[in-house]
Amino acid sequence: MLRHPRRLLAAALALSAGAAGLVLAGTADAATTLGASAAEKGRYFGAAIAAGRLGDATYTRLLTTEFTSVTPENEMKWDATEPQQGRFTFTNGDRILNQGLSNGSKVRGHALLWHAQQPGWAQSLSGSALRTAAINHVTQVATHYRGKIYAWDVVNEAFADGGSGGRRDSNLQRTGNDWIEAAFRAARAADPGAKLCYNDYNTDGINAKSTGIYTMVRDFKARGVPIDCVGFQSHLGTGVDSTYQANLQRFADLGVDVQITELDVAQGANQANIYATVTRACLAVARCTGITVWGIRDTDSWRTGDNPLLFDGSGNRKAAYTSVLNALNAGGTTTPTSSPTSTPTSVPSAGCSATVSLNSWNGGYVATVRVRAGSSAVNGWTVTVALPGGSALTGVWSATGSGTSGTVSFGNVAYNGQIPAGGSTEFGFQGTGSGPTATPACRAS
Ligand code: 9MR
Repeated sequence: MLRHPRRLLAAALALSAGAAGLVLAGTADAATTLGASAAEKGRYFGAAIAAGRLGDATYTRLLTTEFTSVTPENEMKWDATEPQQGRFTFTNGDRILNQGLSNGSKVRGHALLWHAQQPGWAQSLSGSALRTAAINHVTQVATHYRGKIYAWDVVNEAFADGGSGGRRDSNLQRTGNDWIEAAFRAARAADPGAKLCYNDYNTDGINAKSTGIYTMVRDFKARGVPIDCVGFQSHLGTGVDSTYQANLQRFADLGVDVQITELDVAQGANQANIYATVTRACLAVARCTGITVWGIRDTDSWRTGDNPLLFDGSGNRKAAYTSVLNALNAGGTTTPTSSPTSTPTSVPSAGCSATVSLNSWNGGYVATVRVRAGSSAVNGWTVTVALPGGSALTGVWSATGSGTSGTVSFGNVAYNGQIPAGGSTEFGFQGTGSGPTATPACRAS
């Protein structure tokens, strides 16, 4: 039951990186896993995973060796997390979270509000009772996972298919057109460190639906509604729209990150090529921060019979896998920049280096810092950041902080002090005023 148009690949995409960004040369020693190769390009490579499959040894081997981000396929949805109104169950969501964090991966939260997979009690609500319940849901779930989630799909699939470019009818939409911005504001208040995304399908090119979303994002940015990223699900058939990359770029140009969030491609003669085309498009857009495939093996996929993933049912690498890895390893890409104030990645030598990317709004900011080991492994690190005058630190995650204004220092916590040679980890902090603009200093202990 695919809901996207199947178009043949009309022409190869022009892959010149039009956006500003550092052009990196290819490396002589090509990385041998998806995650490591994407990391060399400053991006993550993730998979949607299911708690029920974590006992499968082949599955977890592939998960922990190949992927650097996880998305719960169903475990953080409304029906899973709030089966009865006001009673929250996070057991399976936490299993996915802990699986990801213990592997040093990012965790994408999916999804706070959606017209589908609502618990029965929510389906039967309407009007202000539903609005209040929905915003409470966003607040409670985002608060539970506060500081742990890299990016939340705050709202999923709220736009209609077809040519209208308008909203999908749903019980949530009938509470008022402002339900989406209310959800984003509640999510920001509950977890200021998470990137907040809008996520949808059939947006894999410039079309009426993606333009409707583009118009909403532009309006949100103009009015200061907190939105940081747009997810392009990319459930693809036997072709990919020739405007795929241009579409990502036009969203990035609005000042949001873009992410490929649910990639899978029908098995067929074009499968490997389409995977490579999508991968290259992400690498060519500086603000495309990562790619997630919607499952690991073909037998794990929601698209029964389509064999749309990178590993076959036995866990063997398919041609599509090789094609993605080769595309990731190919030289020449733009370094992702999460905001115009991001500092370029420095070439690591021995010791460590750190880069910061900012999400800023009027009066505050959230900073995400990536700490990279150089040519030797790091066993403990300290990062020093100069805050501008008037800026005060209000929170830190995945690090210990010292000082709240002027020059502040951050040290590793127990689980992220050891970084293998060439590897990296992340921590973050938030504050009032303006965020730091200078490159932080990093010292390995
Ligand atoms: O892969 C998910 C499948 O296990 C569920 O049964 C289904 C229920 O709607 O949702 C699937 O995931 C969807 C995702 O949450 C949102 N985008 C479309 C995905 C595929 O249907």
